[in-house]
Order: sequence, then C-alpha cells, then structure tokens
Amino acid sequence: MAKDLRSFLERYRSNYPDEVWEIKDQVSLQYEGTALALQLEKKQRFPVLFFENIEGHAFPVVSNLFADRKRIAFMLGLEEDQLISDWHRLASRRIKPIMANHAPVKEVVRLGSAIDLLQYPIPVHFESDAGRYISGGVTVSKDPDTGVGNLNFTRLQIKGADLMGASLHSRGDLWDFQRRQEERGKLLEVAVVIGAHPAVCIAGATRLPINEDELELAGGLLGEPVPLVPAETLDLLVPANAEMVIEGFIEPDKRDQEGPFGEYTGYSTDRSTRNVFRVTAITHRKDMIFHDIVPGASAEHLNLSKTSRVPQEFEMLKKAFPNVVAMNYPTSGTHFHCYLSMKKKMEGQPKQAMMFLFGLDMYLKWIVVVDDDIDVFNEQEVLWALATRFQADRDSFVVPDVACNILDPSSHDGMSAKLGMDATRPLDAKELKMGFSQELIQKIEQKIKDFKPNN
Ligand SMILES: Cc1cc2nc3c(=O)[nH]c(=O)nc-3n(C[C@H](O)[C@H](O)[C@H](O)COP(=O)(O)O)c2cc1C
Ligand SMILES: [Mn+2]
Repeated sequence: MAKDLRSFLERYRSNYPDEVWEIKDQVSLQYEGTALALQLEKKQRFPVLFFENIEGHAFPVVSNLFADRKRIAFMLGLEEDQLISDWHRLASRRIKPIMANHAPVKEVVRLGSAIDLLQYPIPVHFESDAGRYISGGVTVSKDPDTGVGNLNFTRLQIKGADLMGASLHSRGDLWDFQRRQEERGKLLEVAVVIGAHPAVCIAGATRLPINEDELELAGGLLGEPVPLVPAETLDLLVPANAEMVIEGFIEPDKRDQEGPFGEYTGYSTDRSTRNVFRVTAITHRKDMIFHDIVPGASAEHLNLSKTSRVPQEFEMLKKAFPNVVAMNYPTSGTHFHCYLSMKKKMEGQPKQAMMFLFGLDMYLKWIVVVDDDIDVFNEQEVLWALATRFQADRDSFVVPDVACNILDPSSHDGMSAKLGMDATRPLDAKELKMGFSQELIQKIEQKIKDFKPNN
C-alpha cells in the first residue's frame, strides 16, 4: 500500500485509537479548529483532530498531526527518545522519487473558470488573521538555474477564486528562486501540496543546502521513493498520492498586502514579502481530506519546525562538546529558549557550550545547562535545577545587543540580549540528591503500566 496521509492515519489509529479524535459535530471554519487544538494543549493533550463536519463544506479537515513528539517519532519509525539522536542516520539516507503509475491526486482536475479556492475548507485560524489561510501547504518548485527541486512551507492567504498572497520572509531557497526569476522578469512556478504523508511535511520543514532536493530526503525518511506525476499546467512533478495540489506561479514585480497572521511567537504580525500567487490548476482526490497545521505558538508548529533543526544544531554542538547529552527547545520558549544537559568535565564548560550555541542560533535568547541527571524534556526538573544549583551572580552571563529574530516583540533594532544560565552542580558537590535505583524505578514503572483502576 502506498505510504500516504491515509495509510499513515490508519496505521496510527490502529496503534493509538484514543489519540485520533473524530469530531462529528459541526464546527465552523472560523477559529474553532485552532481554538480546540490550543485549549487541548493547555491541558497537555495533543490528539490528531479529524473534523468530519465543517459548516458549509463537504470535505473533512485533519489537523494537529505534529503536536506530539511521540507521534512525530512514529511517523519516522523511531522512538521519542531517538528523535534527536537518530535524525542524522535517517536524514543521510536519500531516495530519489519515481514516476507513479497511479495518481489519486488527479481524480478531480479543475482548470480555468472551474478553479475556485473558496469552495475548499481552508480555515481562518485567529481573529487577528487577515483571512483564510493554507498553513499546511508544502511547496514544490525548482531552482531556475540548476533545476534542483525544493520543498518548503509557505503560508498562503486566500484572496479570491484563483489568487493567493504568500510570504517568503524566512528567505529560504524558494525565496532565492523567486528573487532570481524576478531579476529576469520571469514568474516562478510553484505547486502547493496538501495532505501528503507527514514525512513529506517533515522534509518540507527541513532546510537542506540549496543544491539538495528535500523530496529525496522525504524518500529517505519514508524508506521508499515518493511517486510523482506531472503537474497539469506547470513544468513540475508533484506527489501522486497527495490529497490536493494547487498549481500556480508567483508573479514577478508584483506585491500586495498579505497578513497579518498569527506567528510562532504567539503574536499577530504583518511582516511579509507580500508576494502574489496566481493559481492555474487545482487537482484533488474525489473525497479529499484537507490538511491544516495549527499556526501560532502551537506545539504543532514548533515541533514540526524543530524536528530537523534541533538535531542539526545538536550535531554541530556535539562535535565540539562530545559530552553534551540532550537538548530541548521547550514550547514555552517558542524558538527562543533552550535546555541543554551535559556530563560536565570541568568548571566553566557549560558557559563555553552556551557561547557556542548562541553563535549557532541567532533566535536563541536564553539557555539553561543542567547535569545529565535532569531530563531536559521535563520543564519541572529544569526549573528545580535552577532553584537548587544556580546563583544568578556567579552562574549567569548576559551579552547585550546581539542579532536576534525580529519577530520577538521585546527585541529592539533587530537585536536582543543573550542570557546564559549554568545550573550544573559544582564538580565537588557534597549534597546527596534523593532518588531510587534504576532497578526500583523500572519495577515501579511496570506497576504503573499494569495498574487497573477499580471502576
Ligand atoms: C508550518 C510552517 C509554516 C511556515 N511558513 C513560512 C512562511 O509562510 N514563510 C516563510 O518564509 N517561511 C515559512 N516557514 C519556514 C520555511 O518553510 C522553512 O524554513 C523551510 O525549511 C525553508 O525551506 P527552503 O529553504 O528549502 O525554501 C514555515 C515553516 C513551517 C514548518
Ligand atoms: Mn531547500
């Protein structure tokens, strides 16, 4: 069976039936899906949300796929604790796509006056958003000079039956292709893929060097080639098993208001490159599922962005400091906070590692380093380490006025202060930390697993 969104959902549902919520009640396309995901997140619940009945629309919407790290690991055939350690092994395997002999994404083909974006269940996510947005669209494009393919995520604002606004503000490869085409007065062909296998989305959210095609990474992550089919109106190949593909082009020398949109900082912003996207075809399955990604400072958006980015940074850090153990960018800190654990070899080394990491990642505003008895994915433990192993005057440093991410509303002139906190114990610490043997912990964990409450 083809590895696509449906086969993934089926496999996941049979493994974790309680983690797929099929919502049969009618929901509004305005805000309700986003609000449900974000309210559940406050309760530390991260199910897949499958909305069967969207007011005024025939097609269902699936959302929140990437909200849970354990689920992302499942998508990649890993355990949660392997997400960082095994990313490199997985991502170094590349499998070239193949041509498909069957293309469900072409069951319906809409061209010319039959193109109507408005009839699809594309939501408005926040009250502050400028309108309906495609948040889960993976763009397919190719380098106009080398022909090397590219996947990327770009938000798309619906502006009319065949018109969208796009923002290429993170200035990745797609932005570079568009810039070069515009210099020649040429349009850039782009296909937007909605509802591919989640591994294709993870590849789309990965930044590879410009001469590498993320579609080959997607194949590697899936363990099999992605089957492709020619687009109807573009010189591009698109995934044959996607739920939907929107074909079109970014116009040169045209700009139009785009946004505001709810960003990953948790604030609404209209920072945008204001590109104009003209649609030339829409193709989809007869019974298509629309895939939405919860935007804003959601666990979904942040986890998806971090799936490749954190292992890429961790790998570089580990080359310089082989004794780092684990790394977490907690959702509470959006992209700005990092918790790092290490087996400290000498005093001062945590500060050295923090300076290295600040140099690697300009988004970072503060880092906490803890010993390896602290689980960096357990925020309670990290804060306990800060409470009992950290003195602000001795164990911290601040570097003012360093380049940062300008979406941080507390930054100024593109700069912010960087705070490093060393919450490791002195190497000669005498105090005894209470705890239990691994053996006892394992025994107790088994008891918890086997416990059947009386009902
Ligand atoms: C869900 C999601 C939405 C994103 N939206 C945008 C966007 O609207 N504009 C943008 O410039 N970058 C956006 N990004 C970041 C880029 O897609 C990401 O950096 C990508 O890997 C760049 O790929 P490329 O360099 O191959 O073009 C988004 C990322 C995710 C995960
Ligand atoms: Mn790329």
